[in-house]
Amino acid sequence: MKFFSKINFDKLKNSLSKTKNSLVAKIEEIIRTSPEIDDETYEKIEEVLLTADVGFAATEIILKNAKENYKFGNENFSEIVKRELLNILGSVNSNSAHFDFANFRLNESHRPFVILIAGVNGTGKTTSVGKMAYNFKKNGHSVVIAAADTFRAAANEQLEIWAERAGAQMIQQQQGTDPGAVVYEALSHAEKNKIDVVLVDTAGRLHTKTSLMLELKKIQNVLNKKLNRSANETFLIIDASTGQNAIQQINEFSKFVDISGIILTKLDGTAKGGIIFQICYNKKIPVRYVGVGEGIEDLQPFEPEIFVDALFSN
Ligand SMILES: Nc1nc2c(ncn2[C@@H]2O[C@H](COP(=O)(O)OP(=O)(O)OP(=O)(O)O)[C@@H](O)[C@H]2O)c(=O)[nH]1
Ligand SMILES: [Mg+2]
Repeated sequence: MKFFSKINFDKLKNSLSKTKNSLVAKIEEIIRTSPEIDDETYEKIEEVLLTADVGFAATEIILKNAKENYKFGNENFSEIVKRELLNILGSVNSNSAHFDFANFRLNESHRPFVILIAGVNGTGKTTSVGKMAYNFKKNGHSVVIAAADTFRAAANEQLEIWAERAGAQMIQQQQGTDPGAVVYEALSHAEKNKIDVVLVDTAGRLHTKTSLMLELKKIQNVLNKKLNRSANETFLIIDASTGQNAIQQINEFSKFVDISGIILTKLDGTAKGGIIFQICYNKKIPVRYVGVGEGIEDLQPFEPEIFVDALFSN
């Protein structure tokens, strides 16, 4: 089940064009110009994978399996690499509960369905909240957005614009208020008015700043206490152009909140999308959505097979 099922393949493909150039196109070029697939070919491919932030562990396993498989068949080597890349993404993402906005049915015992959003500064949290609100609304669900970024000046105004675009309600308090109080008010409002979905936007915070991370944990505690259960989802928003630092962000945020999935934003415009392989292979946290642009329609559910097809498609 996905929150929304429609993937705009062309949009995805276009947004991945730089990553394709830095990763798949280079591998294909190496294969095309190698008289035979030998150690030199593997070394060149290894270099491309490492440079594209696929990470050591995933690179090793991709090459090991590709070598094994190549021995047995006369399959096109590029197809073998493609399949190994897909295996890396599929291994962690196959079992994860996806959500289809279109087919999303609220379990009454889980009303409201709550999604907590976290991440470092500027990764695309507010934008992703706006995009999700839009998708839920479009499919007939009532949505309340909790403006729990009470830290940044103009955070409320920015979120208000998104709420209006999406046609969602928003609960806000003054700048400087305890973000937990906003979450509490939003959940009370949602319970009283039988709202389907609550999206909690939080302030950007540096993963290395313990005081800010403890504040996030506190938000989660307030939420858990009020709901008498945990949020249905806690999404960490990672900017794809971050590269290697994404792994540190995941490590640190995981110490303070229960991350259920990742939204990888800004895939458009970066050549560093290869980080998705390292995230999936090393962290075993499913990528749930990808951001492919700044517009309200530019959040897509992440489907490993479609993603890899888009990377390899001409
Ligand atoms: N190209 C592109 N830009 C994006 C995407 N998602 C977000 N952005 C842009 O990234 C910038 C920051 O987005 P915000 O949503 O404000 O990020 P934030 O995480 O809420 O930021 P803070 O609250 O300040 O931590 C904005 O200019 C967005 O338009 C995406 O998928 N693609
Ligand atoms: Mg924000």
